[in-house]
Order: sequence, then C-alpha cells, then structure tokens
Amino acid sequence: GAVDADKAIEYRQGVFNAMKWHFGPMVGMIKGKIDYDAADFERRAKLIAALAQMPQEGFAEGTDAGDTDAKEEIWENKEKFDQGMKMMVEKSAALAEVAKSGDMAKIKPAFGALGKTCKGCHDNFREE
Ligand code: ASC
Repeated sequence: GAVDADKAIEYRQGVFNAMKWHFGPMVGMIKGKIDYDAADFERRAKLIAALAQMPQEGFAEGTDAGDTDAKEEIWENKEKFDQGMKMMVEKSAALAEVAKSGDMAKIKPAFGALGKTCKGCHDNFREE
C-alpha cells in the first residue's frame, strides 16, 4: 500500500536528526573546539555512514505534503535528488574509512566533502 506521509516525514527527520547528533561533535573536533578523540570521531563517522543509507526511502512518492521543509523539487527532480543521496552515502563511507587513520590532514578534506553533499541538497531541495 501507499506510504503514510506523516510517518515517512517523521522517519526521515529522525534519521537526519540522528546524523546531526553525531555531525555536531565532529565539527567541534575539526574546528578544534573539542579535543580530537580519534576513536570517538571514528565511531561517529561509522554511524553517519550507516545512517546516510537510510533517509532516501523516506522520500517516497506522495510524502511531499505535511510538516516538512522538503520542497516539491525533490519529486520533480527525483533523479537529481537521488544522485545527491548517493553522494552523501559515498562521501560518508569515504570519511568513515579515512577516520581510521586518525590523520587530520586526510580527515578534514573528507569531512568537507561530506558537508558539501549536505549543503548541496539543502540549497536545492530544502526550505530555508
Ligand atoms: C550540520 C548540519 C548540516 C550540515 C551542513 C554542512 O551540522 O545540520 O546540515 O552540518 O550544514 O554543510
């Protein structure tokens, strides 16, 4: 049967909120506002890489209306949106891999690349 829009919106927002929960302390470590803890950073990077695989299915057809900042453009340009989701999956996997090294010179650009994939979809597909 059809996906319940309210449930789908709650689902995808829950996933993004969980990603944000982990992303925040990582930003702090990258910026030097929190002491860098390699094991904790790696743990969070792995969780984000897992979570990144989850939101896409929450944007099923018919889940555009409700308490959401998701723009109609998502469903009008679903291929472009799905490509952005794929980039998020790939860049988060790359970050989780490089996080094992504990080498900030490698981690910073990988983290920046992931952040760009967040921002790319927000600019195109999310209400301000
Ligand atoms: C965050 C957050 C995002 C990303 C994005 C990175 O902390 O909530 O969506 O970082 O701003 O460009």
